[in-house]
Amino acid sequence: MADITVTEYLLLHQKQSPHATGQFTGLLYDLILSGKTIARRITKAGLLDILGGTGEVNVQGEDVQKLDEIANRIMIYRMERCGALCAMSSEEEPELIRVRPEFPHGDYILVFDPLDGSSNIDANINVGTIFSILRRPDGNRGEVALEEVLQQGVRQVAAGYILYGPATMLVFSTGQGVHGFTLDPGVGEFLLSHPDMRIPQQGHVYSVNEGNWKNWSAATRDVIDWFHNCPSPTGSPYSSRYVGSLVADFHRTLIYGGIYMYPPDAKKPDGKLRLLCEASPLAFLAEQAGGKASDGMGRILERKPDKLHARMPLFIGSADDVTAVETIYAKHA
Ligand code: AHM
Ligand code: MG
Repeated sequence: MADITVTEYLLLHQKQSPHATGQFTGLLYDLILSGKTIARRITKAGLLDILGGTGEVNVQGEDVQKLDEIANRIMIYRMERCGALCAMSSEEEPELIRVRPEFPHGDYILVFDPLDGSSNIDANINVGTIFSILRRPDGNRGEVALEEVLQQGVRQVAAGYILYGPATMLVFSTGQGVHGFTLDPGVGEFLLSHPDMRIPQQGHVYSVNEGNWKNWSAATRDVIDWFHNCPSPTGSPYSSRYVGSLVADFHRTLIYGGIYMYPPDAKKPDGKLRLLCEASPLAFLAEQAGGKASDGMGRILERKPDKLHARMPLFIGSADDVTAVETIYAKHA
């Protein structure tokens, strides 16, 4: 099993997937190359004086870390040249990035968060690149319109993330289950290590920033209280875990089960996480792994963004845990 490289895997599955044309496989290949380049920069960050902030604030009003900026540049540079894209959207860029005329164009649109969890970088804690791949609506040609990117998550062709942790991992789905690959740094290849990942039906971990308690509604407090009081499948209380890197918290949830939550609060009525580049791709993975993703009322994958950086509350993980949240919100509605 560990001998299958991601390139081999993509070629093997190219024929089986309706989307997996040569163009699509090339896109994933360049995405993987970008991820490997970012992983290398992160590993050396402490040695190269690229930790810390740039002193700038991004489109989301957050401090830009030097590695955020580097990861963003690596992604845009490599992916604009891949030949499969017509446009991109990055969490770090206010506007849609249209592939310039001097580069070959394709039918795909790439949405990404170049370095999720970047407030953790200086502490050497896991961060990751999250990506979502959309297809341009059939027959559309010429300059890409913003509306073409504002698609519901159900229309994603593929989604995934690269987690830069103790080991660098690539986890993705093209709609045929979720598969995890671990980077062997010696040979520089991602090897299949976690085929067909499944989220347990119910978990024993809840993950939320409880520092926001005083800004939560009565309904949200009831949700969190439910996890304080409900026994987990082992009979013990749920454990609390919160890294503060969505991609790391999601990865743990995918492996062990449980739930990650970023609810709305008085200061952030739509929650914090971006629908297109964070919630939607992870929701695609959660559903492909047998779990659920909700905004508290319904399925994340059916939500249509009204702008590039639209935010949405997120409850994601084991199906029973997410259903419990929806039931509590419905009682309060
Ligand atoms: P980022 O993409 O700028 O890193 O912001 C998103 C991050 C998530 O990774 C994480 O789950 C969340 O913000 C943590 O927010 P908070 O510090 O409010 O708990
Ligand atoms: Mg992020």
